[in-house]
Amino acid sequence: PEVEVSPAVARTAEDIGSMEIRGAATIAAAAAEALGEQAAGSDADSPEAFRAELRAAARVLYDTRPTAVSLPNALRYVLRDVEGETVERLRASVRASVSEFCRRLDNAQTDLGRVGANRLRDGDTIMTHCHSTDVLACVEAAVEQGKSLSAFVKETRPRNQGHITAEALGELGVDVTLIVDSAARRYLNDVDHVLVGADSIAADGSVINKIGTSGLAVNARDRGTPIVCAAQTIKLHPDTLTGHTVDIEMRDEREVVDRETAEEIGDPEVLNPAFDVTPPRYVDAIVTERGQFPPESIVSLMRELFGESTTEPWAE
Ligand code: RUB
Repeated sequence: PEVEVSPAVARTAEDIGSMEIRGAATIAAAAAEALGEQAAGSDADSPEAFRAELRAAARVLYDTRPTAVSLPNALRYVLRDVEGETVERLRASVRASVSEFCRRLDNAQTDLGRVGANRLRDGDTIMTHCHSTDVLACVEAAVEQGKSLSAFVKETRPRNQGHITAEALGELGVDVTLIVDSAARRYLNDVDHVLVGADSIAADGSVINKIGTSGLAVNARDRGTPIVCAAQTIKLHPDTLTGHTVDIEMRDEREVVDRETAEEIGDPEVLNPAFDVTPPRYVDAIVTERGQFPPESIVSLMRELFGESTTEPWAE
């Protein structure tokens, strides 16, 4: 029989699917917390039933969006060490695991920010794409070091996550200029660093991030502007160690064009990929909480952290 998941899990899954909750790190934290709520609210009458509920909850959360590996990595982390002979012990174990996960996630972002900030000098101008809390951590640390920064913020069609970035950078005291995505190349001459986040990093050092990142990186390389990816190690995709590729999410065409406009223009086919892959040769550095890596060497960190294989916590 189907195992019911708690309303809290269903709500979180819906919010991730609709992008009410979005961005790889935020999704990971929300998924971990949802597992905690599943455990807290469970009235399972046996440890087996409790574990089955957790697996079902993990599955529902996993199925929301395919590209950010921080989501399965979070589920894996929380469920890996859950132990106990009774439901009460299991519940406490999940609670401890969730808070440890969230604590590590916060610390990783702070540590990463300090590493990324070392690259930025007083008076520098950055260019951003989408909205990445890992990128913002670098900027925040630089500002705390007393550096004054300016930013060209790409609006990031179709969802305009650049607006979130513009607001956040403004609050940090950064001098913000918002541009349309296609104006990026024009302003790259005035930029010292392109700073982007990641939804996943593959074993070959490819960066999977918001659609448009790869074009920005190619343009930045052409202009000689360094491109830096800020990504906690939770963004490292373990399956890519064994040759798997990262699934690129395709989203609703209505994010690109509303029905009425589509009809006015002859109802063309619309494609709306949410992410793209930037090959390692266009990336100067990947900044993590474990230090800065050339993309080609990220595989050794992945082996250290994950070993060669992993098992999925939601498998029966
Ligand atoms: C968000 C996006 C962000 C990464 C990193 O895409 O591409 O750059 O998720 O974010 P979406 P963070 O808006 O489709 O979720 O550094 O906060 O993890």
